[in-house]
Amino acid sequence: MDLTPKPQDRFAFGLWTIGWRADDPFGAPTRERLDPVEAVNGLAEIGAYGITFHDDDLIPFGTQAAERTAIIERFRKALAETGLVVPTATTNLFGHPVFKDGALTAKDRDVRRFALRKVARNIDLAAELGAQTYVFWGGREGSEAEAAYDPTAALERYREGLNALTHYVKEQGYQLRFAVEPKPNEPRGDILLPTIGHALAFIQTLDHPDMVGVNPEVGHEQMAGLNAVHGYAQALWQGKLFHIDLNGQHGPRYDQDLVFGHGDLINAFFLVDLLENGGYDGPRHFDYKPLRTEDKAGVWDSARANMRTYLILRERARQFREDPEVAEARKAARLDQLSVSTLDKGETVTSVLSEELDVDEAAERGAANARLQQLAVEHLMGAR
Ligand SMILES: [Mn+2]
Repeated sequence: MDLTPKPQDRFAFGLWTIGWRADDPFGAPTRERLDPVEAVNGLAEIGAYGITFHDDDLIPFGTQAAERTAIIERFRKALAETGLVVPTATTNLFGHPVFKDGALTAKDRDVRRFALRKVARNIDLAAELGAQTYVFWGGREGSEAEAAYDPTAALERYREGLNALTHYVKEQGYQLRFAVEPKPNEPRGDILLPTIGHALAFIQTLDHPDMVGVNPEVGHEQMAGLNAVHGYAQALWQGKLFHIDLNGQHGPRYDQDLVFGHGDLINAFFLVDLLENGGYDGPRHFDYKPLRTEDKAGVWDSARANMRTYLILRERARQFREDPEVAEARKAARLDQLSVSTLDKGETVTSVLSEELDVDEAAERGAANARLQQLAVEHLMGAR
């Protein structure tokens, strides 16, 4: 099995992932800041094709214009030297205390106008660097105090903000698409657009719904107790899976951001199977946090681990699909029938009114699901 990541695998990492200094609510950072140029060089070396960033990851909040230009030039030079690309960028609308009660949906109107400026400025940079997708994660768009909140008005402001920014992208002639990233909670007690389903429904209310899709994260769906594969599948089916975040999570608890596959491995297997066979053609983007216990070498080990897990699961999923016993078991489980339309062409509900089914006989038919699931688990474990 070739486990060497190649640029055509389209593996990408956020600068904030390998660059995370490992400060958490209970403890100080355990690592030094990672120079963005070192991040670019390191990612190119381990076989990634892309790097993504929040504005503040690259250019610290409050940096003056001349220094900003110098930072961007240095970063651009590293990209040119390594061939690494920037497929995606996003805005930090959560770190600075000014956003403590929201950004695009802050009750303080001045903050909302500031947030629009901050996004627009980084959209300019993203377009300049050739990004195709711009992500919106509204980590602070939410509340803890119901009495001091109005979710309906907040949704209206979210819609207004995203509409204004799609208009901006069109005015500027950029080729960017937006991707909304759902998350149920953390850092806010409750965040707006908590799941893929909420985001998909919201997007349909926008001025340019065609320009906006989702950027789901495995762990965020699992924090909400949901099946990430089903959420990604629905987004893909609706033509809305513009971008993805891959990582690991153990069920509903704090956002663990583990290495991909280091959480629910069975779900990770089926997610890779979906992405590889379901028509997703975007970057395989990892949004994880190297464990706080790790030193610099451990950070890079964990970055490689994400890609190795993906490549192993891709290979296992291929073998699963090519196994003749699996093909037979899929047929026995009537998976092929699910792809056949319920009514023939030209038929309507009246066509079935006169039909009869021996319900006792049909109810007795086993679904043969258990055997097929075990075949998948055995392929996943490398036992077949
Ligand atoms: Mn997360």
